[in-house]
Amino acid sequence: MYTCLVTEAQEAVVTAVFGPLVRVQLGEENLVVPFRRRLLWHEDTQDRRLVVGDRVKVLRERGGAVVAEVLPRRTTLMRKSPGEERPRVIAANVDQAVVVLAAKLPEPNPRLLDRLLVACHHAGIRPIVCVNKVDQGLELVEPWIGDYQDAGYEIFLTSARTARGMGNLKRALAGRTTLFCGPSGVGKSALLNAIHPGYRLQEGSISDATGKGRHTTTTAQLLPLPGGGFVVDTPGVKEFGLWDLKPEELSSCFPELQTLAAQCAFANCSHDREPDCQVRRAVEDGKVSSRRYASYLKLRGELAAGLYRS
Ligand SMILES: Nc1nc2c(ncn2[C@@H]2O[C@H](COP(=O)(O)OP(=O)(O)OP(=O)(O)O)[C@@H](O)[C@H]2O)c(=O)[nH]1
Ligand SMILES: [Mg+2]
Ligand SMILES: [Zn+2]
Repeated sequence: MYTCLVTEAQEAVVTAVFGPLVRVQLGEENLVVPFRRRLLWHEDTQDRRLVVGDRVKVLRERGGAVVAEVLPRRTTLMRKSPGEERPRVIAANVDQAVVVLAAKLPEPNPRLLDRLLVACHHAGIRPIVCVNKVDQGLELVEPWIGDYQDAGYEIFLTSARTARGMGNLKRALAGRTTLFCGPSGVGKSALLNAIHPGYRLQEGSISDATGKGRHTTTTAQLLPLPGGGFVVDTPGVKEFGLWDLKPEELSSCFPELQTLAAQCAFANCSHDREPDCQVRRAVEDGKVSSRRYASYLKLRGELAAGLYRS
């Protein structure tokens, strides 16, 4: 009998990144391993850093295991931070994202919500809206949350504290890879702990003075869901710069504008001042939220000015 001496690469998924080391799930095993300096990438990516959700090939060598290859990414969620030169990939191969905001504290910010939703659409990730902490009252979100329902988004109203809405949220995650994102302190980690107490994710406190979260989660983690699927807990975001999005692509990232935009007189209509613009008409007729339209125009202005490209 010959023993096989050829080391065979095994496929694994990256569940956390710690500088030069990554944690991978390989079958039932969790390993913390280094990656090769000259990693083999199977596609051209702007940001050649491993992220959670990356599917990789791990080689078992005599000295231990090492990540040798990165498989093509099905989806790539990217953001640009104000102080950073290059965009950063947040996670790979995510199917859907739950964009979390708090009903009252920290104060919900629909503009940031719009940015996060656009980033998901652009990345080909299905966005879901989750208003958490509904035990604090819904007065602040009531004036505008209906805009998102009208636009066709699925909306969950939850409380990680009272467990309201948790069953529905849990069902939406089954069998899929779902990223939780949103500002710090809205309860992303608390929701995940409520879904599966075994995660034991650290939860923060809200500063009484500012009502802001404190960035308790510091690094993204991919966690297996009991029963199949994965969730990703991410650190809170204050701002979210859109990257690699052309101004003319923006209307396709607003579901309520997409079909209307195709019916405008000019194929390259910016839906601002052009004549015979179906988008503006729908806004004037009250069929599309003027707040969402204003948000579209503001983002379009920023993209056209290249604010998130330099
Ligand atoms: N009242 C109330 N408090 C909640 C609820 N969910 C979470 N919290 C509290 O909100 C605080 C922040 O929760 P976290 O889960 O740490 O928030 P996070 O979004 O993960 O924040 P970062 O990790 O900093 O991005 C904690 O004190 C939680 O106990 C809720 O449904 N109702
Ligand atoms: Mg957290
Ligand atoms: Zn138009």
